[in-house]
Amino acid sequence: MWPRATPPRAWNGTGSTPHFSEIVLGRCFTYTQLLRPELGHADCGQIGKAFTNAFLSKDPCHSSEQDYQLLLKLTSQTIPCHSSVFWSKSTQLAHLYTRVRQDMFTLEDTLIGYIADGLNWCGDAGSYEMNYQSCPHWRKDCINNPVSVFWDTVSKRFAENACGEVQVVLNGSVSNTFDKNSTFGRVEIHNLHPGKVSVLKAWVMHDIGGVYSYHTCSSPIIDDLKFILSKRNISFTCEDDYRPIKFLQCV
Ligand code: 2NF
Repeated sequence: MWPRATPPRAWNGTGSTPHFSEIVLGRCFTYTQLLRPELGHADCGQIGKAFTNAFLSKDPCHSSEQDYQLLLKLTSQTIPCHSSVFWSKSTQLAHLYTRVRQDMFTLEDTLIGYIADGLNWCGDAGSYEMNYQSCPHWRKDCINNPVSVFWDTVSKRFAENACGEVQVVLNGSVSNTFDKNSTFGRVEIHNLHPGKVSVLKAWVMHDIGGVYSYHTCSSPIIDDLKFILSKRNISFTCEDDYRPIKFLQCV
């Protein structure tokens, strides 16, 4: 191996996850062979290559949606109507819900989301290798980093493909229950197709035993969400502490 000309730049974010490629490959096989064998035809070797090719040897502050197009194509998946579940500030609870309701899907219950969840990755324009030392932090370095662009791109596709009645699990125990700058508020709601999605059902969940809830369905912050959807001709309903999810907080 030739010595590299310049060391990779030091960024403020965590470096790539050790054994990134092996984890991607392993998760792809786990998903397609064990969890959802109906997707057994997916080519995990190609998916792994398309994933790393999306960001290797590239400036990690100039990642683009285009970089991920082949990966998106290789991981296309049909989610049945009425089964998409979005979430914001409620990752654990939303995933507990879809673990119990196997017919419902968060993005992380789809192949691409399952493969990438919790991982970190970036490369460097001057190298063929991943940068395991550091990666751009989305707030401190640059927003167009490989991880942020990836989640925006796959979240957009997930929303575009949603149909029928869709759900969102929101956290009523934080100040930004609905956050216009979150992926849900910035990307997903704007990419739901009116006509394809009939209604968005929001479940505003509150911590058990919490003495103070920041927001409920009657809060003005929820009206912001309702207003955006009404402008887009998508119906909206909201329920506080939806029981099928509420009871999961006790387990
Ligand atoms: O890591 C994921 N699995 C992930 C990341 C971003 C977006 C999943 N998503 C999709 C899911 F499908 C949900 O429907 O978007 C929805 C959730 O994203 P959100 O931004 O509305 O929810 P938060 O709880 O605010 O954030 C989720 C995670 O993403 C990080 C944030 O720190 C948290 O760990 N995050 C949010 N925006 C960015 C960004 N621009 C970000 N990380 C990097 N760059």
